[in-house]
Amino acid sequence: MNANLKDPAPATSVPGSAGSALPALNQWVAQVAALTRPDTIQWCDGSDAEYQALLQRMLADGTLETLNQDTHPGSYLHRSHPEDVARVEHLTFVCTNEREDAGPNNHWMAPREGHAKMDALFEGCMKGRTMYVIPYCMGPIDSPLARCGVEITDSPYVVANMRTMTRMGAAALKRIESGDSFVRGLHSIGELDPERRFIMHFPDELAIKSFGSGYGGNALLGKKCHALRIASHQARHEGWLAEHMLIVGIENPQGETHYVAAAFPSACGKTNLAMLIPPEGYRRDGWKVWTVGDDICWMRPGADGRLYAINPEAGYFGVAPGTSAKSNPNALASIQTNTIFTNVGVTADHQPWWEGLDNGQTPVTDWRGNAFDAAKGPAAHPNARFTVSARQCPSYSPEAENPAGVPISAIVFGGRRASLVPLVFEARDWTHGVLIGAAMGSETTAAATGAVGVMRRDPMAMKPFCGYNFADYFAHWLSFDQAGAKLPKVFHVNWFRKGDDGKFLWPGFGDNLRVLEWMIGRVKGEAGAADTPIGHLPKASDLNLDGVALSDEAQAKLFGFDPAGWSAEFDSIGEYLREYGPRMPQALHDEQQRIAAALKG
Ligand code: GTP
Ligand code: SPV
Ligand code: MN
Repeated sequence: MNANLKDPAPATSVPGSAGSALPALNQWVAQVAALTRPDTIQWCDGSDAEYQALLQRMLADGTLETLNQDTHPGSYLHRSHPEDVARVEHLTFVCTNEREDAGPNNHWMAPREGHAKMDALFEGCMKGRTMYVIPYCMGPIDSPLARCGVEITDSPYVVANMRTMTRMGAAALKRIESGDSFVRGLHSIGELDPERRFIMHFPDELAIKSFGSGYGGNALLGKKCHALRIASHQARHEGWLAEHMLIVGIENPQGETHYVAAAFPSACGKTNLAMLIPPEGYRRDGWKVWTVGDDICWMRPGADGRLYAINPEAGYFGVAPGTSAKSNPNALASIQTNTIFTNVGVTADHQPWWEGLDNGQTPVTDWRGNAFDAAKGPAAHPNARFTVSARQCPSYSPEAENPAGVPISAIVFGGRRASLVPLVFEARDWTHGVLIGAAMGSETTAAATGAVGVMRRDPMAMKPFCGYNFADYFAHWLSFDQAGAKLPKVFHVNWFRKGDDGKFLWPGFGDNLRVLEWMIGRVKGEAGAADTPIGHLPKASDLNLDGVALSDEAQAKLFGFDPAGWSAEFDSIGEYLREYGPRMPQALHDEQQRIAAALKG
């Protein structure tokens, strides 16, 4: 028996911290306390007073630094450990009884071994620290699509971020106490030693154990660990989808709004598309864009057969570098107040700064806290982030709080592809759409540790996040094609096609609305396209390109189709599907072969 279990339970010395009315929750908290041995246990209620006290505590111990309160009221800087700056995919595991259930797309460990490994790390790790118990809800608190969790952590930075990113505190606890099942997430920053760092998931137990990192998706367990890895597993069994997708509403001059969900890999443009500002001509005509979510989408079929989506999050944990008044004015407006910045640079008067901010200021301190020296690298870490409440975004959609969710008209897949892949094309039907998602490729970014710019398959932008075997995941996607279903149309986009000079050929950002307008036109049966083996491909003249100057090379590459190049791509897609063995749905093999044959013919 573990000797620690004999230790007396630590004091719950914080007022209003008596625990929960739910014995199962209290029991788990007591078990964790016996293992980790914190000095104090604090049950978080999500109140403003609690948040202010956390801030004071972090300012006092150096976890946070004050930013200029005249220009950025209520905003603070956190510098993470310099070796703890991104998700760690090589240290992230899915623990299912059978290795095959986690699939070749995940690192696997047997649950017993996973628990033993993690519990050894957690033993006594909170001595001298406060253990925070965070009840949270992913999704509007009154939504049947929402799901609850409780994260236990020894990081006040995690508590502060979870308060912004989720519906955290008393209301969530009430929902759990009234009978909602909840995900149990245990987290400790440990010693922030990369050699003692693991992010472990136990989908069958609705449990997460994360040790040794304080960063983003590794530590804010409501986000990728719960809302994608565990939720995707739940969704499969309950008939819904948990996806790495933004949700955006496009309102046309007639006042009709169509909602689009788009899956792009990490740091490939979700936040930007979700907060898009229409080009001048569109604004004049009355087009509006509404942000529902920028990273995660949960959707399920409604009574009318359409897919309805909620954003399970309540805030944005967005990439700072590249965010400017030009590229993403809504994000920039959102982060003027009450924002936690992580790993950005700082100006002489303590304003946050990053590469691409382009506001005429210069940094004096880099993300490590050293004097800025351009020769030694960027001022902001490439994966520097801001954490801010969704409600601060000027384009925040009131529908984001709708417990029923929003109906989805189009699903968009996309990645960073310097060559081959045109600006946009449309799937012929649902099965073809699922293949397009399954075949997605993208160049890697700084959102995860490892090499940047390497092309890899990242199906549906879920390679790091699918909590089970991709073959079963694709089968689950295919299963939505049922009698009575009114499924969205499926598209593929590529904002990142480059010309011979290595520069992007498409202006991107606000101009991406031109592509969204074409998609909505397709949904309504109004916009044109040519049929090709890879799908319905628009001509340049099928889009509104008023005011966009495209070179002949750009026109050819953005709207063209290279049969030989695509034929090689489809051979590689075929190989990829075969890596999953007999579990891969035959329908996807058939679709791949049909298109490969058409390309060769
Ligand atoms: P995660 O939060 O990591 O899941 O990422 P995200 O998909 O929300 O990424 P984000 O929108 O923050 O985009 C990150 C990078 O993509 C930044 O460097 C942007 O400048 C760049 N980007 C976004 N949209 C476009 C675009 O339309 N064209 C080009 N060229 N770059 C873009
Ligand atoms: C991503 O990497 O896709 C993110 C950031 O959105 S993190 O929360 O760290 O996963
Ligand atoms: Mn993401």
